[in-house]
Amino acid sequence: MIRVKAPINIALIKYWGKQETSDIKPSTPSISLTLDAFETLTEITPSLDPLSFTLNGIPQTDLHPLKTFIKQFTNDTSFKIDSINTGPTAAGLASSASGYAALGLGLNTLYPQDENVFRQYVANGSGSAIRSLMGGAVKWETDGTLHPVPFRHENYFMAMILVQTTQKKVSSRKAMAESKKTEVFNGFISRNTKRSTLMEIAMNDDDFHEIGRLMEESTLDLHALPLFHQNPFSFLTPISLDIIHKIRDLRKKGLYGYFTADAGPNIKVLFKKEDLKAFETFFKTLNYPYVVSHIAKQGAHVL
Ligand code: 2P0
Repeated sequence: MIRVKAPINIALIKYWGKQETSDIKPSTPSISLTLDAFETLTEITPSLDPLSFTLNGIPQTDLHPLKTFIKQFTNDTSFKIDSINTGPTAAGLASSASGYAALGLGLNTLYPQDENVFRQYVANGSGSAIRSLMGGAVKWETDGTLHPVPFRHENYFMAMILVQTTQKKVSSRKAMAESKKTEVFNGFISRNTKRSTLMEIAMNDDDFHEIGRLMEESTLDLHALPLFHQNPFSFLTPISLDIIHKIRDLRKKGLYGYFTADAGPNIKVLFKKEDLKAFETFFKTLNYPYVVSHIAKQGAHVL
């Protein structure tokens, strides 16, 4: 039996859109922070019975995506797989990232692959999962490679304000495909690619305000895309927007935090450790559950 643990990650420069390749390769580089607030713990036990999979103790019935994922490593899919997500599942809180990172590392421990092949297999499960294989700050390039970005992560916290923890309505995969059909998509890719280069420099320089500016721009650029879809929608709700405005108002008062959001309405805030008390006071006024996370030093690992 193999036991593995994988943390979530939150992108500062967002991944959105895939190249037209059979392996998942992103249309834009992305840069994330690995967070230890939520994680997936997965046990893989080779079995004589057909594949079974429980998530938080609940047997899952649609095993097709899981089978396709396993078959990258081995044709024999007879495993008993049990996963626990310590965070809300499928609420835009990167549970598929930690989930596929854990599963991939477990399978790779049983069926070792070349490092780059293994990483690609993980990305094929869920693009953002590849970034959970490393701790700290991580960049995923459009050629599929992964590398650490120098960053003084010990100076920062990222908080997650959980305005909604139920299942999201639109899958990222479907939404990305729709975004690619819009006339504004190419502009997003070219701006976001430039931002990824600037973000590496800003992180190297520990330039917090530039990091925050680039993160917010990438976030807003991504969140505009679904409004251009043939069936338009927004991942952000009026509550998300209200929190975004409040974070900007705090900056006018001299308290510096920067927001981001993913495929759901929850808002994440990057801020300096020295401002923890002030941010906790602010988060409490919002009346939603929140979690403050360190940046994780370690990515997915075998227990
Ligand atoms: C990210 N997101 O960089 C972006 C920002 C959501 C918003 O990666 O289709 O689950 O499995 O490759 O990785 C969410 O999409 O999508 C995502 P697939 P994934 O974190």
